[in-house]
Formats: sequence, C-alpha cells, structure tokens
Amino acid sequence: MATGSPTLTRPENAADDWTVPQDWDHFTAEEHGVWDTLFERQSKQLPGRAADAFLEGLDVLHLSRPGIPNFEELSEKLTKATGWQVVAVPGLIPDDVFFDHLANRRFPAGNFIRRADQLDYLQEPDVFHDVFGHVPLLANPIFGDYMQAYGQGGLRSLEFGAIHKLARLYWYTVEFGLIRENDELKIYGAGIVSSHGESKFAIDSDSPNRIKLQLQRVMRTEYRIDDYQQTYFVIDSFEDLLRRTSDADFAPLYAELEALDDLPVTTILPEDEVLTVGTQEYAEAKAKAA
Ligand code: HBI
Ligand code: FE
Repeated sequence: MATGSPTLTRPENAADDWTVPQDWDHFTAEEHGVWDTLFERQSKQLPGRAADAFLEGLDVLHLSRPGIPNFEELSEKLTKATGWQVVAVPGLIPDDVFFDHLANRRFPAGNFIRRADQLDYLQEPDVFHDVFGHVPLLANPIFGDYMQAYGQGGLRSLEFGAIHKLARLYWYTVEFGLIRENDELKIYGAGIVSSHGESKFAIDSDSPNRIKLQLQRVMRTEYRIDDYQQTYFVIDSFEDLLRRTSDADFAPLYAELEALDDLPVTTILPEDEVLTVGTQEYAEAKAKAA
C-alpha cells in the first residue's frame, strides 16, 4: 500500500516492484546532451564544495561513454564497490516499494531526463537528480550501509504510522545534508549536489540556518520542497550519522515525537548547536516578490 505519497498508479510496463527496463537505446542524442550539460556544469562546480566521498564516488559514473549512464554498466561497477545496484523506475513510486528497494540495496532511478529548457527546475526526480545526485555516495561503504538501514527503518516506520517523521531524516541528510570535513562545510545531499544554484547557496549564503544534526530535532523539523532550504543540518562524518541511526531505538523515539510539536522550518532552539544563524533574506525576498 502506498502511504504518504499521492495515490500513484503503476504504469502498464512496470513490474510489481515498479521497475521498468531502462531500454538505454530509447534515449535521444538531445537527452544525452542534457545529461552532458548538467554533468559538465556540476563536475566543474563541485570540487572544493562536495564531500570527498562524493567526489571519489563520481568515478563510478565516469563510464566509457558520455551521456545518460547505462544502468547495467553502472550497476556492475557499483555492485563491486558496495553491493548496490541502480534500477529504472518511471518516476516517484509508493513509499513501501521505495523502502523495500533500498532495504535490498537497489536504488530506484527515474527513467527520464528533464528538458533542455528546464535545466534548473525539476518537478520530480529525473535520472540526473537520482544518478548524479544519489549514486556516487552509494559507492561509499558507510553511506551504502546508511541507505540500506534507512530502507529497513522506512518499512518499520510504516508500522508506526511515522513515515512523515522518518521522511524528514531522509530529507535533511540524503537529500539536503551538509558535512563538516577538516573544519570546512561541504555538501553531500543529492538535492544540493545536483542543483547548480543550491550547491553555491548551501555553502556560501548567509540566508539559511546551519545546525548540527540531532536525530529527534531533525524528525520534528518541517521542510519545503519548492525552493532552496532555509535550514540545513550538518553531520561530522558518515560514520557518526550511521551510528546515530543504528543506535537509535525508533519505537520510543516515535512515541516521544508524538508528544512534541513539529517545528517550523526556520526555528532555532536554545539547545541547538548552531553553526550559522541565517538571515532568511533569500526566503523573505522570494516571499515579497511572489
Ligand atoms: N520514489 N522514485 C522515487 N524516488 C524517491 O526518492 C522517493 C520515491 N517515493 C517516496 C519517497 N522518495 C519519499 O517519500 C521517501 O522519503 C519515502
Ligand atoms: Fe532524491
């Protein structure tokens, strides 16, 4: 059953687990060109900004040919590194199906790419967001363990009716996480590394808050999906992130969260370990312009 995500209907050509053949030959030269433009732009921009493990993982994508990666070739390399593989799906899939894939080290990647006139605006995760954004870190053993643990935790969260709490952990780590490396702020979240604008904003701008990650705090914090983040959470290492989640007992944590209010996205609590108190000028300017 699909919870949380809007009622999705499984397309005719999708299997029970929502996977579809990638059919790499169906991509046009123009679609490969969009991948190359995005890949080129981000590969130039990320050195010095992206986490070391992400840049090391990028090599997994340096496949023999330019253009949209062939998932068979990509999965062969990835499986050797951490046992993960990439499977093609038509787009967003129901939460329980998504979690089951992650719990079995299969990363579901959208089997389409944005149009050339939509380089910076994305409705739904396409193959560039999913493969360029998420796959390089799956070549890192610790992060690969974290993603599988997230899938297992996701399936359990459905039993507690707590998926929207756990989804925040995913949002503020896997999608929009920052990490401190040798005292420098770096990005590792897929939503940031795959975004031309946000990979600058997340590190350079004074506008957003940047707060040390704490599990229960993140799971209380709301987020927005339509613009740059107003708060980023920062980890010290992937080992630390994995330890915090695997050591946690989510049943009492979910019970505690029931009794606590959700926090608006720009909240700063007295007990927060704050790296940056954001000015929120970006969001305010956007609100005024709207
Ligand atoms: N489906 N294809 C796809 N990709 C996602 O990232 C995704 C999804 N379904 C649900 C989902 N993410 C989030 O709601 C998870 O946090 C559950
Ligand atoms: Fe994503």
